[in-house]
Amino acid sequence: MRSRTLTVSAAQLGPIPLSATRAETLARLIKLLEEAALEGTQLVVFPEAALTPFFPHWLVRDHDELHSYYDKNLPGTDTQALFDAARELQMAFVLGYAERAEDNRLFNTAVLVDENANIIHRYRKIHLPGFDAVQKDAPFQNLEKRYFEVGNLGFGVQSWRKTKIGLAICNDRRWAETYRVLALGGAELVCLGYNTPASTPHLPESDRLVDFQNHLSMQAGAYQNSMWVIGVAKAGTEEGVSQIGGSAINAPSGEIVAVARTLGDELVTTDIDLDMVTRYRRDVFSFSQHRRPEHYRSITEPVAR
Ligand code: CDT
Repeated sequence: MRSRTLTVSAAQLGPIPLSATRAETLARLIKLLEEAALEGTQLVVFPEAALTPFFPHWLVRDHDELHSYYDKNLPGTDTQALFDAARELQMAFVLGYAERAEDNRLFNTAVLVDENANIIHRYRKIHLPGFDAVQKDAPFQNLEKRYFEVGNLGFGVQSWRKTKIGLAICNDRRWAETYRVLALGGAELVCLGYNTPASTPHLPESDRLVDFQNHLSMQAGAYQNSMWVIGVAKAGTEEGVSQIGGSAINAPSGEIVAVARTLGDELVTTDIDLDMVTRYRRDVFSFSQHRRPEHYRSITEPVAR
């Protein structure tokens, strides 16, 4: 019997249409929680912006409409049912949402909620892709820089049960720094959600590689930092924008051990052995024995001998 095993689920969502009420969206999330409970899951990870359509994909002209996408109080009247269901099922979860902070600043945020429905960790997205200004002639927008500030909480690590968890959000997964900073903080498990278009208007040559690059980023992050990485999509065609699925649970070996097969609501569950992190960190990726930060510098001119 392994000493540190957790059962975890990636709760992929299909598209959330603009016409969906919050109650309808919450019902989908709660259904996935209930399915996960039947599978013995202890931690469910939902995608980025799991409560709303991914509104940075278009220009929202109406002030009231725009501000309806952000949640200020979590749990609030619109989200309490999710927290109640999770407490009832004794299930921890990670939830991505558009946050209006206490001081009214706007962030793309994820929270870790423990099995008693307490928010025990908060992360605000640091790597915001896209633009501040509307891109004319683009088939869809990516206005994250317009709608969110860069996260101001750094990459924190939170102890939970037998492990330490770090959060990241979507574009963060493409940056080596995300995983390395979290690993240096002691994270053994990184949970992240994403909304990733199946095409990149300004880099069409990468369109055939979108699924590959999604998995490549997470597998490399997991392997090079000896950590588990749970990546969860909001998939399918949402308000005309086609998004990839491929939600995946990635091991410290760099292998994908479980992956979504659809572009809809789908639960991907597996047991993860946290001692695998320890074994890899004792050997090939022992930071204390083999990492050489004192030698890491850029050299732009040849060094004179
Ligand atoms: N939501 C988000 O961060 N999406 C970006 C789109 C960038 S296109 C390469 C992502 O990295 O998936």
